[in-house]
Amino acid sequence: MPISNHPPSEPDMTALRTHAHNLRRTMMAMASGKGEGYIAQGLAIADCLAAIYFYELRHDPARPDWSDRDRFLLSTGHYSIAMYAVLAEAGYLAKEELPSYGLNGSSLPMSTFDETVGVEIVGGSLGHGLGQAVGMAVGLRLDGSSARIFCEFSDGELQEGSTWEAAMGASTFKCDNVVALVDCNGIQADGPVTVAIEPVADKLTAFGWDTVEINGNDMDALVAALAGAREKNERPKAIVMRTTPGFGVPTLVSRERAHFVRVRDDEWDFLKEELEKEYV
Ligand SMILES: Cc1ncc(C[n+]2csc(CCOP(=O)(O)OP(=O)(O)O)c2C)c(N)n1
Ligand SMILES: [Mg+2]
Repeated sequence: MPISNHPPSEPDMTALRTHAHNLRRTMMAMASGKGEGYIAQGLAIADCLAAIYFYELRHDPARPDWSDRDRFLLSTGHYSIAMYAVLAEAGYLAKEELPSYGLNGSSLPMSTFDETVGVEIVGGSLGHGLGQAVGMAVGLRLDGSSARIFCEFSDGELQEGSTWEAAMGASTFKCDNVVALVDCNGIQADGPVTVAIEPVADKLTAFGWDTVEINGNDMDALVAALAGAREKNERPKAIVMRTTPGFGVPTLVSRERAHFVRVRDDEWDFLKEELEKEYV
């Protein structure tokens, strides 16, 4: 069934929460199959992806190349586990393909590649998502398209100059068709983000963006922020999301190092039970 929420209907909050939970379940199955993965980031971004794909994005899984589709760009290619989970939930990918995640020859590589159906850009080399989003936004507007570009990127990428150049470009070119989804999860590879990126929201505002800051694991806040980002006022929009790595699985939340998680085979069942207990 095509998923096209435009003009957006009243959000079905129960359905959105169910989708987010389904994404977490799917990701746990994928990560446990491999025994490891970027599961903490995936669990943290699940609410955002559910809100995007099942509420805000104008898209149609039956026509992945539809020229007027809204684009969702995942800049953090290493969050691929979350991308594949939502593409399967929305009907772009067959669920049977998911266990091949990260295997040699799989169409679902550990870092996203634009040959996978529904994946718009190549991930992996961080700091390039927002620049591509701005380029697409300008190009689509020149083509007369009403498509909008939703670009996820991370706090780690806020340490890269290319992200700030793109942020300036978006306001210079009056890209109110760009919505940045900034995943501030507080970590980058080996530990906390080290460069002084804060205050992120104030900085983006100073760069000419309309900015809100929310708890990125609060579905009500996500839906409200996305609705607020529809304003056509020539200013790009940013939603600064504070997310909790491992959200939904307390043992993973409590892990000191969450960037890349390896779990013993016999521990996965316990973690999966935790996920089900947390979901009410
Ligand atoms: C340009 C570039 N530099 C370094 C890396 C290696 N790298 C992969 S993930 C990562 C962490 C970046 O921080 P963030 O995106 O916030 O990731 P998180 O730890 O929150 O998943 C790094 C440095 C990369 N992929 N690209
Ligand atoms: Mg981070």
